[in-house]
Amino acid sequence: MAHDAHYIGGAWREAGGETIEVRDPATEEVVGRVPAGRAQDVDAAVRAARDALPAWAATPPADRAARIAALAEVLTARREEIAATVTTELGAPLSFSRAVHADLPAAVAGSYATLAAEYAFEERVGNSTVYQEPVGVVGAITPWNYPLHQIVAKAAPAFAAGCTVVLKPAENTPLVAQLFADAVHEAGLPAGVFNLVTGYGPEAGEALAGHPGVDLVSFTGSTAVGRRIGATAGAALKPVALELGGKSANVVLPGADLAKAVKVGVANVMANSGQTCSAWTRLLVDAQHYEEAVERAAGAVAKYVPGDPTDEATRLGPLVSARQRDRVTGYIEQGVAEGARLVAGGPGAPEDRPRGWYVRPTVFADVTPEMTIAQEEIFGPVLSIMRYDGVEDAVRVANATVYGLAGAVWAADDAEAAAFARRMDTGQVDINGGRFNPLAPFGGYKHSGIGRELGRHGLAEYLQTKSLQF
Ligand code: TXE
Repeated sequence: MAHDAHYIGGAWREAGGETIEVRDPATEEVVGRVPAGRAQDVDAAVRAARDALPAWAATPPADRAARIAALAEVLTARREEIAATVTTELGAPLSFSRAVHADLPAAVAGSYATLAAEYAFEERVGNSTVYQEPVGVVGAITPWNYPLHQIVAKAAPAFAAGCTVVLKPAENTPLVAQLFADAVHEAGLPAGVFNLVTGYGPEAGEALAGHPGVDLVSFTGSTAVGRRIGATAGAALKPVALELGGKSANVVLPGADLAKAVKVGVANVMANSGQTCSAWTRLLVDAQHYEEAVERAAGAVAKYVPGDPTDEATRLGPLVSARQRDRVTGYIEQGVAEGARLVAGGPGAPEDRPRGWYVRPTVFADVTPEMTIAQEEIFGPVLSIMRYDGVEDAVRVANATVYGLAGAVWAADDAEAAAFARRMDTGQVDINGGRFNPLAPFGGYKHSGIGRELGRHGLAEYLQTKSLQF
């Protein structure tokens, strides 16, 4: 059930005025309405966050940790509700919604309960005592692709640091943000520590990013909006954390387990319908193994049949919106026009999916670094396969984009793969299929962003340092 209200100062405040229709991407039907917040709503939320800041900043870390642990418990208890909500507003398959959209944020919240209790907020360095103090009021602007995770990855470390938060979630997925506000309430965080204003980016988002009462802006979303927010914050001499797009390389070195590398690589690109900033959207293979990789990728993609996300067997749902569907379709058409070889999928909707914002899972071979589909973030279930000629060329191709968020390397042994990964201009690399670690710092090199999320590095973003000499 959607609230026709913003969550400000510990209570749902009736909003009135314009609303945003939330649609189910699989059926295109309206499934909820939330307020389209304006500057005055943002202002009220920032005031509530400022009022709550002194007491929360002064709360002993162990007590903050207890509240975050309670929040993690509420999120865990509400797993089914979270999964169903994300499936309804994002279109992610239910099994994925449970395992990732619900369980991951609960785990991240749990990790910050532990970190808040253990972190060295104060330490003696020579004749100085160095304090880590909260930055203040955080303005968090989040996207729709991992709607709850993106919120928790900002709010939980901010709470742990002693900061208070005003959140403006994506307009496509505000329902799970409202559910999060209910969870914060149930967990007993003091009034004003967390505040939620739903709304559109150019109105509520801009108002939050430029608000003089906000001390730090943390944004995840497109590079274009990130650049704008960074410029606004720079002019106000305000710190920012930006988590932006990616065009990550999945590099298969000769001697690697090719079958596994391709299978895991395809699964990585298809997950969440390709709407993942860290997705390994470029598969790099040497000439000798190239055609085998292309064949294997086409075979692997055939297992991702677009379907009803509420069906337990579905592995590939629709895209979040008609706009994203059109964007992704445009990139697929451009790939064909620029001469890439289509080996699976292609433009147009899947035949049996006349309703919903579906695209066909697509694989391109013979993609070269200058092609648009090798450079720009597509944000759909589209894989570009590229050939390299020797290890030096593989490094060159892997690094030949403006992005640097994630990546993968496969080799005969971990040491060889790790040596290659050290030469990649990117923030996070999985070695021979290494598993996701919620404590490992996540963030970008180059245009993929500024700052890190998750673990102790993510907590440090919300702290500023003071030293006293005596
Ligand atoms: O992003 P936007 P969109 C990339 C991906 C995708 C593209 C466009 O390539 O295809 O961006 O997606 C708020 N001031 N990523 O248009 O607009 C907006 O309301 C302040 C990568 O959905 O950046 C939402 O809350 N805020 C990515 C948030 O910004 C503004 C995740 C993100 O929306 C604003 C999503 C403004 N002027 C998209 N304009 C990732 N890094 O994971 C918009 N917003």
